[in-house]
Amino acid sequence: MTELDSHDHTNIASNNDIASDNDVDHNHHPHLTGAVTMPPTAAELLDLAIRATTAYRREDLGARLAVTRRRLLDPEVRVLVVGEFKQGKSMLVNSLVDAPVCPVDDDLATAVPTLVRYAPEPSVVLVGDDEHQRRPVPIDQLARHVSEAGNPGNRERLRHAEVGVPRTVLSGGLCLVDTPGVGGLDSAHGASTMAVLPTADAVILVSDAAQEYTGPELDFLRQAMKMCPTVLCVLTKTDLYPLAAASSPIRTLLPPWRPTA
Ligand SMILES: Nc1nc2c(ncn2[C@@H]2O[C@H](COP(=O)(O)OP(=O)(O)OP(=O)(O)O)[C@@H](O)[C@H]2O)c(=O)[nH]1
Ligand SMILES: [Mg+2]
Repeated sequence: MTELDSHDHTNIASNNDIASDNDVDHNHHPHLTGAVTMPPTAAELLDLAIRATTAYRREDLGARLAVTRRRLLDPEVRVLVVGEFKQGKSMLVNSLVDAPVCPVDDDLATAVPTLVRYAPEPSVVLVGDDEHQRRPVPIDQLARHVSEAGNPGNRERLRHAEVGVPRTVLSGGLCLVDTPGVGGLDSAHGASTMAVLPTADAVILVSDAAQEYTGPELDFLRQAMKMCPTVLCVLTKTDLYPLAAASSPIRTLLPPWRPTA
């Protein structure tokens, strides 16, 4: 996945390079003046790469490139909110949109991913195993379907819930995804969270200040940084543990920060 993402960025960078190369060509080869060749778009370069994966029998890479292509063309900015159990993921989403959308409670664990995006009126749609199974429900029934208490082990076999809220912060295409807590990378929820990482534009790892980052959290961060262009860490419950917020091992994962000129 590292390679995929770095290729993705390289493609965009090469796109710019190609654009400037064309300028250079025109300057150095006057006979080409007038034959304006548009540089390929990033999507066209991805199409070419996808065809190459078929030619070279690397369908596995083709599937990953197809996900990247979808992400590139989708105007929505999808931000996954992930973390271990009870770290405050749902509360963070609610705070960001300033609405009590996702169920928050010590006893109400999130069981189904919940996509929160803009809508002129509040709305909830439950999406089944098959993406075409879409069932609108009243917004006050959301908790019953997405929480462990109302839908234990996701026995309703929902793929996710889609919540629409009239909030300006979402109106530009931001989509926040509240996810079930992961009990380590190798748990069922951990595996499904890892599987959707390549579809995200950004990931927020939520961890409370009660303890230092755990081994699984650090493992997750390392993986996420390879698979997703933007990874953020949010420390919650600093009102309860203010001193813990001052020190964090996260900086050891990151390249040294340098001020820009
Ligand atoms: N004091 C304090 N409590 C918080 C904070 N964030 C979350 N909580 C509490 O922590 C508990 C769990 O919060 P949730 O938002 O449901 O946590 P979650 O990560 O979504 O939990 P799961 O979906 O079960 O994994 C709730 O009782 C919240 O009120 C915070 O910043 N400070
Ligand atoms: Mg939750």
